[in-house]
Amino acid sequence: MIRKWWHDKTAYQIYPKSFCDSNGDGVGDIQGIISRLDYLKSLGVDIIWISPCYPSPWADQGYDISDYYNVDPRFGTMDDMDQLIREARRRDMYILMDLVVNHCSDEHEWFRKACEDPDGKFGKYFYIEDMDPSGGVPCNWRSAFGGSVWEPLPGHPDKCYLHIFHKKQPDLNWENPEVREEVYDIIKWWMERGIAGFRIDAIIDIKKALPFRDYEAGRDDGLCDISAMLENAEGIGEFLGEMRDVAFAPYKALTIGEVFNEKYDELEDFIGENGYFSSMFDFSHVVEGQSRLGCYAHRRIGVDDYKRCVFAAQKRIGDTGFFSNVIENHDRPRAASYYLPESGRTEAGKKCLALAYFMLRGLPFIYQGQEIGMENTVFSSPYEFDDIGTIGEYHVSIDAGLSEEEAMKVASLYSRDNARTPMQWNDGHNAGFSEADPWLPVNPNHKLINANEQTERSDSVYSFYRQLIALRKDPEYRETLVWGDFEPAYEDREGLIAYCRRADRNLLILANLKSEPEKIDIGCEYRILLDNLDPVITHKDETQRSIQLQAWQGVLLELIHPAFEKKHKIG
Ligand code: TEU
Repeated sequence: MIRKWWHDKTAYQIYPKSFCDSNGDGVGDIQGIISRLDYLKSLGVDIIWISPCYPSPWADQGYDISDYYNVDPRFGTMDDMDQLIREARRRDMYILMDLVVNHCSDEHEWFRKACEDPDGKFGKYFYIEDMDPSGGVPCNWRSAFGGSVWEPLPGHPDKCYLHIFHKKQPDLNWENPEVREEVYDIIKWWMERGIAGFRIDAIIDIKKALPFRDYEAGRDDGLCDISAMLENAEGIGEFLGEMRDVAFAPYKALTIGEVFNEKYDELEDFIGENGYFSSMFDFSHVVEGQSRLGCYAHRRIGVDDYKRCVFAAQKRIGDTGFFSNVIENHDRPRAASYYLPESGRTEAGKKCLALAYFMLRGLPFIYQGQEIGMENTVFSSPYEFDDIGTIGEYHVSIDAGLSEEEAMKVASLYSRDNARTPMQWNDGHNAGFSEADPWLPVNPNHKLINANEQTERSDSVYSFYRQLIALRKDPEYRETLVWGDFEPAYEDREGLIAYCRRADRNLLILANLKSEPEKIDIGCEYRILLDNLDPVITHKDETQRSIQLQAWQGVLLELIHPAFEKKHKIG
């Protein structure tokens, strides 16, 4: 595989509304991000993906864009953005913008003009269809946030438009070459400003299975999950290949696709040598356990499911490309709260989980606050939810017959708001995020969990992330940890995530993610490079050939037996 400049880097996702508020209005902003670049640099971050900060009515927190060529005044100005790009570059850091082009906002001028004249140029930018006289819509697809994907077109009660997400997020019609040109112009315009590339939102949804038709209903509402349609959509490659050739390739853009539901044999097309994108997230564990009935019917997955999913993904990708590895983002609960049982929701548990995913082959992403061990927040009533997705899921649970208490429990566990509470900078007023009341309340646990405290302590979660990043970049181990083969080890042991990374070194990652100890026969001598329970360990040699892992202990070992063969099978 051809090596790329970004392979040995570490990426970090910023959710701008909740990162750092510089002007005291309760909402994070670009100057706030600039003020924390040194914090990120010191952690070891190279690439920063910023969730949407374009002008937006914020129906879906910025994933509904009303102007692609500006930033929202609540985040700052284009001068601030240019300054951010410059300041990042000065620190050898790279900015990725979020490219949200499956849909725009219903307040975008394209949609306004489409409503004025549905048969004109801009009407063709969207999927606008006639309703039949009885109000029937073209098909029974369900939108991601609940209800039909079809909504009456404002001002035209006989017509409707398609929205896979919220009704304020009308889908752009990618079949129209003029729409695609608009998208490419946006990409070029931002690349010209000096960003390194994009994270690409909901991109699999751009290709619809046409003509519109019904699929088997999945719930009592008579509607089908959108994935039923996506399974039948063919030919997305024509759009994505064109976008790569026309817009990304000339700028050598770094592109990370948010890809769900790709077909199994399409991986190479997506992120192989001449793939549509540089990389895409491995979401195998995100979709695991999900039910089309709604969150209430999801199976909460544990460490062993997580292992099975990511190991399968690692084997599937092999040397074909480079996945982007995540355990958190703005659409997910906090990983510590989701994957770790109560007993493991400690600093040891969080570090152990960090080790388990961070050394997988691929580009590691950290979501803001993950590096200090932030957890889910507490909701006491449905009125406290801000996210449209969570509110929708709460009602789905109620409609399915759950009590209010049960529905609250489900919504609280999965709520996207969990990841969106303000970054916890210190133990003071509003966790140091803002002088004003934040747009979403801070997690009460900021007294204990905050960046100030974390950065001061050498045995903190933050310090452990720092070590992980540094080790992956260490010239001694980089070859192996970045490009080395991935090989599962001790696969049948429960609660243990273990794998080898092999190239010029033989490294073994052992993450004992459970409350019981685990004894492991290594079969050769080793030295400990990293230990989550003992932060001061540096290259400690062990002469034993086995290791007794404590509960929630994670270690990274270098196997040093002179006779050790590269292909020696561990476990
Ligand atoms: O998410 C899109 C998306 O595909 C997920 O909601 C996905 O359907 C689900 O997690 C599968 O389990 C992106 C953004 O990340 C999200 O914040 C936006 O709400 C959405 O697109 C619409 O822009």
